[in-house]
Amino acid sequence: MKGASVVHDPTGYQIPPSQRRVLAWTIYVGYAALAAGVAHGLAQALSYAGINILQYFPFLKSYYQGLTAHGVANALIMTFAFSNGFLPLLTARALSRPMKSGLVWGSFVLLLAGNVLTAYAVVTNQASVLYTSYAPLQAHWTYYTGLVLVVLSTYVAAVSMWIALKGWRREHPGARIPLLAFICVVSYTMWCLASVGIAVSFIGFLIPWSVGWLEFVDPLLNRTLFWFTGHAIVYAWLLPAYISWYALLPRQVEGKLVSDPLTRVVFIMFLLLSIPTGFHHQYTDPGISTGMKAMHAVLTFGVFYPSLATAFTVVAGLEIGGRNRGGTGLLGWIPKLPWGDPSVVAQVLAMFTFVFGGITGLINASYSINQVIHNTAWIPGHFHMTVGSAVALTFMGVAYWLIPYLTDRELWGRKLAVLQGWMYTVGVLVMARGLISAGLSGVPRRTFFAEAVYRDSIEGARLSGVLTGIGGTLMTVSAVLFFVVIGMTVLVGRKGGGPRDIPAAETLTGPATGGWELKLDRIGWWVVAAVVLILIAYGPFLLTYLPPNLVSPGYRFF
Ligand code: HAS
Ligand code: CU
Repeated sequence: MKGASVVHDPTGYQIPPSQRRVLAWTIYVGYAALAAGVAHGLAQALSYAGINILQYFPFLKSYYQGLTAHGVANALIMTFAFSNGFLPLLTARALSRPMKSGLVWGSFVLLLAGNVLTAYAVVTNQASVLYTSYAPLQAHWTYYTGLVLVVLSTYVAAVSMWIALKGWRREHPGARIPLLAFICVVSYTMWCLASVGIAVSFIGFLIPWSVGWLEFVDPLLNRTLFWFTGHAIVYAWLLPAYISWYALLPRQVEGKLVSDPLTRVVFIMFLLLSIPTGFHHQYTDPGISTGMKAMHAVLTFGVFYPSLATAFTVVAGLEIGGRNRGGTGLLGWIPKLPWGDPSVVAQVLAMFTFVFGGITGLINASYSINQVIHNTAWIPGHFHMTVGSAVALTFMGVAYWLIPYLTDRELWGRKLAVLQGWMYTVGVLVMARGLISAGLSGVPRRTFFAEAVYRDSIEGARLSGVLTGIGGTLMTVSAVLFFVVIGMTVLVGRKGGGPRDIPAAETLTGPATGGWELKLDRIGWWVVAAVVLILIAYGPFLLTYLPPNLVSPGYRFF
């Protein structure tokens, strides 16, 4: 039986004010990281243009220290801080029940403590290992331990959601899990499974090695463990943005989420396929068989599919909105979208940018073409159109209703916020154009290009560098606008002017109450299936490779 249904409980449950405050502060921690991260981002972009501003950064000893700060703050801290605040809030709203306060606090305290430890190591130049933390580059133990605490904070957030779901299921035996809660829980469950690789690497090897209990380490094994987590982590960043595109944004544009079952299938596919694909980051690594790499290449094309399905579905949600607002004809619904709403503008532009992020991802994943672009400036071109916009710009767009909602203050500077979304998009597209063409002409990534003696001998590097610098500057100015808007909202936004409720969308095709679809809600069984796939994808490598080849001492070059 199918019928129109709401994604959320229509009573409009409100999370207790004390928990709201903690969730808001969890997100502010992410903003603090974002502010530090974008400052270093400007230095990176200008470096490609031949401009060196590194000397103006206090505490900065080397290019690699700045690049580590940029990646760790933006990719690792900002993303999880936002999700730790966002997902439990949505789950509570969808299930109409509070989270356990101890867990909300626990997650916040772990995140903060982790941040302080990691920031200490990076700021004091004891952890210039870049966010991939590749051994044998060695960091101070506080760096690894801080990141372990950040991961623990995500586990606590996940546990709070699982407990809420369990309680809800006890009270609603046989009922379908509300979609919004389902996609939040599945997203963080996927992440918990994915993080096993980095947990084993950091706790089992890198921390003991950094404090001297272990003299040597195995670089290949630690890279492999990193990428076990490291590919899936990109979907852990992305899925909270997808949750907004699927379940919230349609409401903001007066549209509807198209299909409840399709949405569940998409998130389950991410649970199944996000992890057994990590070798696509290691196509050029020795010591892993070609057959295993080929298997991960095929599975990567598999995990491309749910994003493709998402593209059609979320655009259909927008189209319904545009038509409800009077749009007609093939594309006439697009101008009818609420382009004056900064939250919508940022998110729709983030989607648009992600089309190019997706296309470049496919090129990366192609085993042979990867040889052309691996370790070149192309890669940051790709990931600024994914994590740097699909995720970061969506999180900014969400902030334009979320921060007013959490603080009950009216958004300050709406027009400025609309401008911010556009400026960021133009900036990221120009910068990515620069980085991508630079990569194709052979400009390496992770290199202080401003000081590279061969800079002028690479054809086209000058123009692509200028584009990268201009785009990066626009992104930075736009990020400053974002902080001004959010800061002013929190400080002087009109009290009592925040939205009353989160914008949860209705679905066109609701959940079935019988038949095969019920099996979608058996999350535990999907986890088992995901583990089986992981064993198939990583088992043969581990069986033939182990025990660890502990050969390398630690190095600190910068
Ligand atoms: Fe990636 C490297 C392959 C997605 C992030 N990726 C990276 C790195 C990062 C990253 C950070 O196979 C660098 C790691 C490092 O430091 O070394 N990536 C893929 C593939 C996808 C993909 C196949 N990546 C992401 C996402 C990321 C991310 C998402 C962050 C959030 N990536 C790779 C590979 C490498 C790699 C290799 C290694 C390269 C190397 O050699 O080092 C796919 O999941 C992409 C699927 C996406 C789509 C797009 C769907 C579009 C949608 C929007 C619809 C909206 C519309 C607009 C149409 C299929 C959903 C409507 C607009 C209106 C106006 C109406
Ligand atoms: Cu990947």
